[in-house]
Amino acid sequence: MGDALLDPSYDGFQIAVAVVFALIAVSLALFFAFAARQAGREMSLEAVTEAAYRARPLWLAFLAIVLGTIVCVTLFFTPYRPDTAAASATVKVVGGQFYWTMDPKSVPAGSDVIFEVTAADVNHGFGVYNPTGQLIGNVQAMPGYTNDLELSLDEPGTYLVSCLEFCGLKHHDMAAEFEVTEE
Ligand SMILES: [Cu+2]
Repeated sequence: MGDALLDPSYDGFQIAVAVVFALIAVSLALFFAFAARQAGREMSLEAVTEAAYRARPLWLAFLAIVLGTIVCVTLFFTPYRPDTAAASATVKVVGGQFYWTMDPKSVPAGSDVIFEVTAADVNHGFGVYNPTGQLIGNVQAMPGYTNDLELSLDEPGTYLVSCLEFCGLKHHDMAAEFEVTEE
């Protein structure tokens, strides 16, 4: 459930975003309504200062609770820690000036793929586009380090891999194809 909630393609994610947006919008509207009412009131500087100092620890406590809760809830679903045990295929990817090597170069449709991405020379950006041209995944390719990118590839076809970090004069040429075959 937690994982699904953080998946942007899941309806619940869109609903969660809408609810958070609505809460923030209503809070802002109430704040401005309150401020507009206060604007007409005469108040001494001392009274304003005193009120502000009284509100400050409450505001701190409010922020600590809200932000602390958000951190506690989301920390365990960090997207760049894919579940490698659940993957049905692993593809080793190396980016270099100016090429991609991928092994294997194709997987059957319906695969849960872990791309193990590294670089041979400088930093590159491993970007994957589905057959309709939408960017579906992107991770840094770094020398001496392997980043795991998890993608569920359900749609058969030719996927485009393109470098998304400027890496030299022929960066624009740094593209390759990856096949997802019919099940
Ligand atoms: Cu590159």
